[in-house]
Amino acid sequence: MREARTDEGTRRLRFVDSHTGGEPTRLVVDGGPELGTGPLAERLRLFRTEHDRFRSAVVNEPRGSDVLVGALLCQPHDPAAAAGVIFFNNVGYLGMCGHGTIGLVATLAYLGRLGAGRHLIETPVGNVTAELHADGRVSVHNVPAYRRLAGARVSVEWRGARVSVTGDVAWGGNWFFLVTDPVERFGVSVATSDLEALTELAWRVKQALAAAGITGDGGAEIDHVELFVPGAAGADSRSFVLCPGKAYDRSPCGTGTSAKLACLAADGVLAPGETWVQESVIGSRFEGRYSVREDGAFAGAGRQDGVPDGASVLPVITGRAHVMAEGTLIVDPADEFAWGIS
Ligand code: PYC
Repeated sequence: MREARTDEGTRRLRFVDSHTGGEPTRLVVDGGPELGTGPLAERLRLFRTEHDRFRSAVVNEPRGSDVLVGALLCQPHDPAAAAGVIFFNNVGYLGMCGHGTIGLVATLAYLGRLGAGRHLIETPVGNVTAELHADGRVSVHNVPAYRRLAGARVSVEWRGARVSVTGDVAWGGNWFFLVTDPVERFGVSVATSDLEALTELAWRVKQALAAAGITGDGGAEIDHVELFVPGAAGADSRSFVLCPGKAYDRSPCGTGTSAKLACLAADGVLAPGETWVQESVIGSRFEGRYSVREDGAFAGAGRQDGVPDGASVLPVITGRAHVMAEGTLIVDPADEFAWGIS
């Protein structure tokens, strides 16, 4: 992908916006930074270290907002893949993004670049397969997910008292802390009426995890926090998911649902192939299920004794995205906020 320039140095980036269960994805289809043709992890490194202003220009104000997730469409490294993609947000980069991958596939279908069927997609944290169904739904066969740590505990200042918060650390393409305490303990409910309180509580948990040195593998920051209540009317669970830049996910979060599936598998409460319906705080839904690796140790449908912590499951997340806008971002060098307010 080449950076498009006019004589005056104005840059033009072609984009398509979609939303997946209410969570927006802005896919840059042309005019993004020149990142070469290497593996996606290497291209992410270049994006972050040498072209970060593109991230800010695409998703930050005044063009974007904290809730917008950006995606850069890349030529795949492997010619067998349909696309490569790097996801980003208001503060940085995502390893994988479930709602964004569903948005990517819906957008590529809208552009006539792919049809129904299975498509290999490269991301910085590994390849995923996305299946576009005839009815427009998309199933994402995500990177392997696993629970790293069960029952981790941090202490936060909350409404004038010190309270402990217990949860699991799991990987689903990003690092998550899944609070296992009933949210009523904190005097909140997973509802749009409580968004401010949920955001504040989850933010404090994220900060407390960092302060306590509780991390993902290799010291990776746990930058997403999830709170759950039992679901209603056909949903197994409703969740609030706080993203790294303090915006909450309007969708049920594909990587967060993958992390949840890994924990359910580890607890032995969801068998391989069983469907889990995850609802977001605004009421949109993903269906999730998992299989186990066929390399021996955890294979076999119907096992109820739990996948051991650290052992990964293969999550599949199904949802639907809608294309809602397309256009050109203009980065005018005479504009002091051309590269976004960051
Ligand atoms: O769907 O995986 C996801 C996601 C991550 C951050 C926002 N959405």
